[in-house]
Amino acid sequence: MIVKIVDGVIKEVHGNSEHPANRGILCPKGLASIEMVYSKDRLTHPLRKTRGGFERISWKEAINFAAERLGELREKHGPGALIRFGGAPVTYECRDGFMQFMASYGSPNFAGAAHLCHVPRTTAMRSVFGSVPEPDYRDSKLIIFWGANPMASTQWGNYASDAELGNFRSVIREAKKRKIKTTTIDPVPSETVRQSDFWICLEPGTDAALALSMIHVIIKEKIYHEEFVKNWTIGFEKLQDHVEQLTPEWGETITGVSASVIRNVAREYALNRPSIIRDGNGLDMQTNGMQTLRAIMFLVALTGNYDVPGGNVVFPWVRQSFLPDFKKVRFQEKRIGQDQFPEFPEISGPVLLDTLLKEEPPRGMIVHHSNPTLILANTDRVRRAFEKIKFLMVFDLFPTRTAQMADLILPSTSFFERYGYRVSSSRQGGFLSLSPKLIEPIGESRSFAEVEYEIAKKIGFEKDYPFRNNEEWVNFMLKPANLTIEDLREKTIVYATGPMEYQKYLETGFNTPSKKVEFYSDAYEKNHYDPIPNYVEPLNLKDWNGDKRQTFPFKGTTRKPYEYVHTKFRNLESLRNLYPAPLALLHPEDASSKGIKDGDWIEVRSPNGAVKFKARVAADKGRRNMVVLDFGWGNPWDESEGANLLATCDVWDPISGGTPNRLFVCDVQKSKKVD
Ligand SMILES: Nc1nc2c(c(=O)[nH]1)N[C@H]1C(S)=C(S)[C@@H](COP(=O)(O)OP(=O)(O)OC[C@H]3O[C@@H](n4cnc5c(=O)[nH]c(N)nc54)[C@H](O)[C@@H]3O)O[C@H]1N2
Ligand SMILES: Nc1nc2c(c(=O)[nH]1)N[C@H]1C(S)=C(S)[C@@H](COP(=O)(O)OP(=O)(O)OC[C@H]3O[C@@H](n4cnc5c(=O)[nH]c(N)nc54)[C@H](O)[C@@H]3O)O[C@H]1N2
Ligand SMILES: [Mo]
Repeated sequence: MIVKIVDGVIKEVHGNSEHPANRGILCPKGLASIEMVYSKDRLTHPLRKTRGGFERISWKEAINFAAERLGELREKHGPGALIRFGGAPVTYECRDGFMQFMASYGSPNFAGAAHLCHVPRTTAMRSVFGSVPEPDYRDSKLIIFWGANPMASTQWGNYASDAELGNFRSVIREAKKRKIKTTTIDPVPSETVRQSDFWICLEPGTDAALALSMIHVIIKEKIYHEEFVKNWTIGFEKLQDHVEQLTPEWGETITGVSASVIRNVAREYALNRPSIIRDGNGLDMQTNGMQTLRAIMFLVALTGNYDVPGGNVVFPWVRQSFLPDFKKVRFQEKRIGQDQFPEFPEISGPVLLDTLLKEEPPRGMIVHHSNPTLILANTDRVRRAFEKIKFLMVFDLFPTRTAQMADLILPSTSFFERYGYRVSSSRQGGFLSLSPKLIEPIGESRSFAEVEYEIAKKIGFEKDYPFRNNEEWVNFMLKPANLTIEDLREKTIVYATGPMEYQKYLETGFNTPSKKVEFYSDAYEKNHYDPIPNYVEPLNLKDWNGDKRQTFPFKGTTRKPYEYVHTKFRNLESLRNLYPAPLALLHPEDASSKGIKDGDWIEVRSPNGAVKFKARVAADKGRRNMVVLDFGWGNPWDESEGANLLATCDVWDPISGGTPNRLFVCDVQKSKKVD
């Protein structure tokens, strides 16, 4: 961003034409950042819970209070009593905050959005390739967006992956210019669907069946990459046997996509090499998500699209320090739920809630950069669980729904009020940009680095700390790249790796137990997971018949609107003007059979409760008996409870613990609510 500051106050922000991420154009959220910084809702000083509400306290009191309560918790109940809950790692402050503290404390209990975000996908990819391949758009001859909606969400990210092409809009533009066909696999008429040449509109949660029947076609028709399969994979014969019966006709009965379309997309993907699959977050919040992803990655491997120009590749990545900074921390205790989810690196929602609801042993929690009471499935259960927390500390910019439950609320600086940095990967190399401190903190807000260090010091952990404040944290993280804040200060971006190199496996092999791509996983077998992926019906649809199906005839899913990010920004006027109400997308025929018109308020009810949304009758046809709700409402300043009130946490992916926040049974009805 280019930021204009007059007398220490931000007056203007606009895009930086030199930066590949925006090429001079900011999205509405970027433009609203001035409103965010100066919002009247900002937390400006620490708050401690009292009987009837909150009282203002000084930082000194806040640090003492936190240190005392956290110290006591550890003494009485051991280090594992503390849980850190982090949100989407949209900034590195978020990724790193209170990590060192947890290690000093001795707790391995990291929880957060990981089981709902990209971690099920990346964990599955690692089990197949030992790496996380991403799309390399430039030379690709065909692009498939699978459960992804980059037009609304990830316009830039590691996924844009080409600093010369710029952000995602240029990727699509370029593809159209080169007459590259794009296909989107999505049950919902998303923004990306509208930009694509083909739309495969499948039943939600059935992607594994689609992938497996595509594998069937590719193997049967011998259009796989024989040399790559022979030299670099294990388990091919087993996979071949496994998919023998999984024909496109079988796939059709499950996915609702016709067998001829399945044959076509399999052939097109295998024959138009190099081709790309851009996986997305629509695949995470499913009860069979990790196996689905493995099956999709098998398509990449079978067709030899791994780490070749225009395929799914492993980009160069800027080296950074690793937090916590103990050479190999060995925690004394196991992570909560580690035995149940040995392949997953964090505590997932359902285990977390069960643990909290048990009350014994008592737990403390640090929520950092997250809004757990709105983002986890089954809001009522989440709140009941959070009420049991002995000491809840929330570090945020705003008094969110979660902060309302805290014993201690701490005000955070925004990104204009502190140093931060961002690493991006691209074909041209891994590069960094600095986010410099531009203005003084609003009120008494502080950066995580100082706050965590001060609490740590008070408890007696300061000797462990590689940083004491925000600048030292950035410099510490950048050390392995041989860079400091000063090296980045005057520059838009700084490359810190060489350009992309392809087919690195020719020299190094694959970072899997067999050193090859694993179509068959011994590690999975050992943990009693299917060693080759199967399609498993969404677990929450298993008992969806008889009375239950009559009462709840609709499938509900959720989407991320372009104008907001998760639960953020609905208190900012410019964004609220652009997007004033929580919307529920309905198929035109479903709307008319329910007597619902565009703009009517409707009530959406699931076995867990009911939420009010405003109907948007979708012009594009999607699947019947489906309602698509905006995710992210429910903060104190919103007029709607969030969609996760309807979602279930009674079932989950057996490997990741991911809950089906994107698929629940429900019904819709016209509601009395009016504007
Ligand atoms: N039904 C449904 N549920 C979902 C999803 C879905 O699509 N549908 N998506 C899932 C996904 S992918 C994710 S990643 C999660 C998102 O889960 P979260 O990351 O928990 O959601 P956010 O609303 O982004 O919460 C971030 C919080 O950080 C605060 N914040 C912003 N900047 C700062 C800062 O600089 N410092 C600090 N300390 N705080 C800051 C914001 O005010 C906000 O309250 O939700 C998941 N849940
Ligand atoms: N504006 C905005 N941008 C964001 C965010 C935001 O909240 N707002 N969140 C950020 C975060 S943390 C994340 S993780 C990324 C996510 O970015 P992406 O990975 O691109 O995922 P989404 O945008 O959530 O889009 C997922 C798509 O999957 C579809 N889908 C749902 N269920 C299924 C299914 O069963 N099968 C298939 N094939 N598709 C399905 C949904 O309808 C949706 O269109 O976006 C990031 N960027
Ligand atoms: Mo996410």
